[in-house]
This record gives sequence, C-alpha cells and structure tokens, in this order.
Amino acid sequence: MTTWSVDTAADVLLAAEAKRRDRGPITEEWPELDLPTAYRVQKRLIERKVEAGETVVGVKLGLTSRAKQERMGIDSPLTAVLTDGYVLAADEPVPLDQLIHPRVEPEIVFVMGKRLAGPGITAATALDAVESVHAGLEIIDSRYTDFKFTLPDVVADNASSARFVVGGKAVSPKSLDLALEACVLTVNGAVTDTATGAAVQGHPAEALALAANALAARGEALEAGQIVLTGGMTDAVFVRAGDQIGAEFTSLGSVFVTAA
Ligand code: 0L1
Ligand code: MG
Repeated sequence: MTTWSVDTAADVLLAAEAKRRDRGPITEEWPELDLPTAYRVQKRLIERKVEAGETVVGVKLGLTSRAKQERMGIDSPLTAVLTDGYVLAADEPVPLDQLIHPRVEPEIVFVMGKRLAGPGITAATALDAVESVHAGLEIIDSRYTDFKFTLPDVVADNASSARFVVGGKAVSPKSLDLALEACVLTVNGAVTDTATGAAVQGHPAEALALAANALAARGEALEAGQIVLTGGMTDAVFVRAGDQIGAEFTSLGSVFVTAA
C-alpha cells in the first residue's frame, strides 16, 4: 500500500511512465490530492526529470478547447512543463515501444521572444512577447488507464505529456489572425478532424495569457526562448504502428509524425 505524499505520487507516475504500466487515478486512493497539491506533484516530477539530465524547454496548456474538455469531461484548462526529453525530432518515428497508449493532437505553438510574467497579462500583451508561431503535433500518453482521470490527477501526471513536434516554418504572430488559422488533422491521408485557432480559448493568445497568469500565481513566468504548446485544437487520435498523422495548417505549414 502506498503512503501518499507529493514525493510518492511523483515517483509512482514516473515509474508508470518508465515501465509503460497504466494505473487507476491517484485521487481514488488519495482523495486529498487537490489542485494545488497536484501542481506540487507535477513540479516534483519535473525536478526528478531535471535531476536525471533533462532540461526545461517550455510550458504547455491542456484542455483549452471545448473538443478536448468534452472528451475528457473536465471543463478547466491546465498548465504543464515541457522538457527536452519530450522533443521528437522531425524525422524521428513515434516510439511506440516506449509509450502506453499514445494519442496525437494538433497544436498551435509559440516560441517566446521576451519574458512574459503575470499577473494581469492580456492576449495583446501576450502576443507582443511572441517571437514566432509554428504548427505542432503533441503525442499524449496518460499514465492512467483509458485516459480516465480528474483534473488533479492529470495535472500531477504533467498533463499526459509524452512527445511533441514543432514545425520548422516560423511565422510572425503579427502576420496572421490566429483565430482564423485553420488546421486539418489527417490519419494516413484521410481527414479525421478540423478546427481553427478560435477553438483554443477563442484565440491561442488568450491561452498564452492564461498560462502567464496561472504561472504567476505559482511564482513562475514564461522565459524568452521557451516553447509554448497552446493545447489540442481537436480531440486526439490514437496512433498505431504504420500510421502517419498530419496537422496541415493554412499558413503555418504542415507537421507529420509516423509510427514505425
Ligand atoms: O492539449 C491538451 O489539451 C492536452 C490535455 C492533456 C490531457 C489529456 O488529454 O490527456
Ligand atoms: Mg496538447
């Protein structure tokens, strides 16, 4: 039987990731895992990854679109932390042998040009701090069986983070209306879903402002050079051996991942 604490919760989730063994929600065994405690677990889990040699490269938002909120049955966005251990190079296959039940979702990605520290950040001030906008795909892999979790569970699990790919085309945030930017999600060439940037909190810059303000409440900020994934625009699709999954945008270019 586990004696639950911030440390043991982080270790249980890291072990589930390393051993590719999904488990039930921690809140079923530790009902005291509330949202502030869950963010402490997430912080500890990232500290462990950094101790093991990984570097923090950015932040991601989750559950910023209605499609994702309805699918997961949670109506509140969250933040999580990106390390270089989650980076999938453009030509690298999705490592199915290292993951439990990966799913892929299209994302609009920011690279920060300036530090952005809340509180009081608006979408306009957030966008001013962005250097470039990119197409992205995130591979999520919940450590919970069947992706079934409460908000504290998924926050503690670093929002199901597993891998992500950022497209090579860098677009100025001032050169397009990101609310109108359209994305087609394809699996083996067949369109499975579509969305525009408006799916992400009305405008991806609103999600960026939300992240800056939420981080400020925990004494943190977004730094220049960091990557920000603004949240899945559509529901995520399962990835199986042989699949090629694409996010094809009107102005941001296209990103594809394949699973060997
Ligand atoms: O981008 C996202 O909305 C990721 C949410 C993470 C939770 C999940 O869908 O497993
Ligand atoms: Mg995501």
